Amino acid sequence: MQYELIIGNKNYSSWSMRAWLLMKLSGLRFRENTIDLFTPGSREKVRALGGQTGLVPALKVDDLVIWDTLAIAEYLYESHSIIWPSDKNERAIARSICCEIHSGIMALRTALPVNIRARKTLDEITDSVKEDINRIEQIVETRLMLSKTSWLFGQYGFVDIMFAPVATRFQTYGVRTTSLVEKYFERLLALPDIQRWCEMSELESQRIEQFEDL
Ligand SMILES: N[C@@H](CCC(=O)N[C@@H](CS)C(=O)NCC(=O)O)C(=O)O
Repeated sequence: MQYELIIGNKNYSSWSMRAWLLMKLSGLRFRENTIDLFTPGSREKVRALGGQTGLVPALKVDDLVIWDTLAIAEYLYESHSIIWPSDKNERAIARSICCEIHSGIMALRTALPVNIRARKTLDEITDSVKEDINRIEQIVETRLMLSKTSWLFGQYGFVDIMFAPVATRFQTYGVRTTSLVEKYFERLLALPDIQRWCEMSELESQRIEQFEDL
């Protein structure tokens, strides 16, 4: 089978990062097709490739196109069980966390857009952003205590991948957090695949001004 992952700018696209890390976790060989986001016609380009929303990521498997990160994770899970925890109940909790991150932490996502290579200081952290940060800390701390390993569900999987762009946001904006969460984010950012993604972000020359002028 031929796999092609349609992604956006590595420096700015959190969902592209997650899908790329999922492909790496699955160990599949794949071709990358990068679209410059927020440029005229970028959504049309994604749609022309089969990504029905015009957003990235989308995964092409021969003639099949899967759009949306959660759907990509579930597709890969059918042949790569490493993506979710092996226990059914743990898997349900892991899925709940991923769905919560997928549809939530909106204040944090808006105020602290992904910009991997930047280093910025925030003038103020609003109450709603603080609430999102507290929730992230609560999830990570609870899971680390229960899993008693370096990762949220025993071995590194999709739930940890979900937090990779959260970790880069904390790094970009110098967000202070608890020592347990800080060490967990350090472990994530030290993973070779995540380091590789961040290195490639540094090499990109495109600037998306709306994520720079904060
Ligand atoms: N629910 C989608 C979200 C995809 C998404 O928002 N992608 C952003 C990049 S991180 C995008 O394509 N933005 C370009 C645009 O809005 O034109 C998923 O999980 O894959």
